[in-house]
Amino acid sequence: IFGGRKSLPAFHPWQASFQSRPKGSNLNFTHSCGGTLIDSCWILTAAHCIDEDEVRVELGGVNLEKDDPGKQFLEVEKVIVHENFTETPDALYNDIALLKLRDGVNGRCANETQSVRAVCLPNETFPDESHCTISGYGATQKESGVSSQLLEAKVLLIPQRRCMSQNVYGNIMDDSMLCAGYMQGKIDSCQGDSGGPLVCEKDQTHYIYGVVSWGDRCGVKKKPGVYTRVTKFIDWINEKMYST
Ligand code: 4AZ
Repeated sequence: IFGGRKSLPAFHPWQASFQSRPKGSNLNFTHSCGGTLIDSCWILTAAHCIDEDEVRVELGGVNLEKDDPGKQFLEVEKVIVHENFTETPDALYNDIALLKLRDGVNGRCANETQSVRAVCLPNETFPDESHCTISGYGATQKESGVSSQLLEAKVLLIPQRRCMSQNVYGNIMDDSMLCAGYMQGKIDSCQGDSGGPLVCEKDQTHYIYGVVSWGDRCGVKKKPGVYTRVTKFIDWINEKMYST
């Protein structure tokens, strides 16, 4: 997160660290992407985060390098990438994936605690200029690579027509995406935040409104962050969750 601040335990109890290591290796798992807990057994993330590596999910922490009794590590039973995910040199389309977690004895996966809780799926659109929140372990303006500390920042939802204007992203944008951030730059998601949450709040309920997807670098003027538009994928998510 560019221009963010340190988060605290339980501020983003749905935040996941999606971790990977080469298949068959005994290397440590390292953070590769963010993710969002949307149900005890389901993580929403970005399709471009999925590769052939062995993966696991970390929940309930705010520092990747610190042991914490509140952390939960879960195995992934199944990966579901959107059928229409497309990667071009300029943009990512339908950049969404689901991770089904491996369940325990009681048919539950993640245990709900103070620091681990699922976020809601949105049932309506938020207005332009709404204040929403991004969080993640991605790159900051200072260090490259990932941040061991979970960071957060407030961003604004940017009108689609403004983001599709020729001096912003133009016609590479489609309705599977939304822009959030600031036209003046400085505050943004960045590499390593991908797959993680853009959350908007209404009546004290938090909704997963975007999945960190792509952008032209980070924190650059007229190049706000681009997020997968979760409201476009509600039927897809429900279909995958309730038929598997
Ligand atoms: C990335 O490389 C990336 N500023 C993620 C988010 C943004 C840019 C790049 C948005 O994963």
